[in-house]
Amino acid sequence: GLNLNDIQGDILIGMRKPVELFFFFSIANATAFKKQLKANLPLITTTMQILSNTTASPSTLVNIAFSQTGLTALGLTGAANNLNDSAFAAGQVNDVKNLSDPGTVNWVPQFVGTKIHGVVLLGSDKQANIDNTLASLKTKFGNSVNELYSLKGAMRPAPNKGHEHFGFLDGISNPTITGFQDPKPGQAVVPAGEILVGLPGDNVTRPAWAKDGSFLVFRQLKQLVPEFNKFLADNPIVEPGLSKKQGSDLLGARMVGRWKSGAPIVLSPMFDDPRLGADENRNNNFTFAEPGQTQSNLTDQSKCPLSAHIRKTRPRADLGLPESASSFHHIVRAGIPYGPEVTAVETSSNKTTIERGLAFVAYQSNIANGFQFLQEFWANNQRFRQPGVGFDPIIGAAAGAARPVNGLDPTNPARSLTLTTGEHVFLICPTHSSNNLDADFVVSRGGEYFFAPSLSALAKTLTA
Ligand code: N7H
Repeated sequence: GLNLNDIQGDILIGMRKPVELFFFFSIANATAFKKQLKANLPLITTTMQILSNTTASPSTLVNIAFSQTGLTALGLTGAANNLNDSAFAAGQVNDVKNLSDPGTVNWVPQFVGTKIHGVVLLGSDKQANIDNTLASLKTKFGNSVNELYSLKGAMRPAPNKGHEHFGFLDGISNPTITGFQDPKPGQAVVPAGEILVGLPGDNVTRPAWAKDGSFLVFRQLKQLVPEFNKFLADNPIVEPGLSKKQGSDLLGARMVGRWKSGAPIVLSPMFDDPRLGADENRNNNFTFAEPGQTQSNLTDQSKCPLSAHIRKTRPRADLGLPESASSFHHIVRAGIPYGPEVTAVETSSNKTTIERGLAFVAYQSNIANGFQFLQEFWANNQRFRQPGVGFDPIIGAAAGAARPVNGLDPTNPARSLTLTTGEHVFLICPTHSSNNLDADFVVSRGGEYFFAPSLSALAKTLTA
């Protein structure tokens, strides 16, 4: 079985708290830092503690992860300092080309460079609990750390609890590990080593201390919500029986692959079905193939476009079933929205003036097979799963260039909508129509690659 007392709690099941703070730091005095970390290890929340609701600090869940420069700052050298993941070793700022971010123009300045040594994740029911825990940790760690940046995440208020800022229910589909928990219908079941380092399925040579840890990809993804809504309003799918509003909702659902309620469009292709969306035994129970088939029909996009976000990022039967044999590109997502609700002024002007988005967190045993693969070879690849599909309309990126997306209109699958991504487009592509400019939805503000070690690695190797 898994060492649930040793694996940090956010990795397999997520903190799933109403508020979460990401505290990014550098290490100023390694000796003092290690001494304090060792003394405070009981604060780090394990998987078992979340499962059994017996956290050491009941009010605040705490996890920690380090970047490559952080491991080096802790004094690791040689083979012990080589996790054998080149994306991690180089840092996310050196991955901008692979990810097709339009450079770092839109990045939070603190993410540019490799100065961030680590991140502390604090989750709780109340902001005040997080503030108290953080204040106490800051006092204890004193000058041994420098705060470089922090980002406050929060679940949206009712009735949008659990929904991301575009309005769609999130956190529905995550893989589980073989033998860990009973899978829900349609949930991917993957070998432990696809998510956790050093377990069966992770075939890369790692230092022994890294076992039971996981790479944490952090991305601050700004979402242009009024602009997204305007784009849907301007481009409704026109079909008999659909009002203009329903046509706009259908376009949004086809971009994501789910309705706002979470209902998958492949099971409910024309209208939202909130009961289906809320039913965890049905809302993930589909493959994109006809029942009983192990391969989907790639020429039929009538129910779900091949470019839809959830189809790009988990192609299910598009790659053939069983999924665990056809794809080892799974991530466990544990992100949370950040920023306030859209204001009345933003709604009426169709323009974002206050930043909001997704504090994206993904765990995997191998960044090149996980997050990086999904972004580079699926979402950003116009030829996945076959030529002519176009980009993932939600997260697909083309280094600032326009992004053709096909298959969104069920009445005319050949109709291509061209989207642009990022504010950068204003700078490099002034000839785009204003309609295109209104289609900037997700802007990468950058991030970093981290490693979330096991509790025993923290106790032995990293604080030695
Ligand atoms: Fe996505 N969205 O609101 O449109 N995502 N995502 N994501 N995403 C998912 O199934 C969204 C991002 C995946 O197993 C849902 O839990 C937004 C990145 C994967 O069927 C919704 C942003 C990457 C899945 C969104 C964003 C992924 C998934 C449906 C950025 C990886 C599961 C809810 C601002 C590179 C697929 C659910 C499956 C689901 C949205 C980012 C990957 C609603 C707004 C960067 C693997």
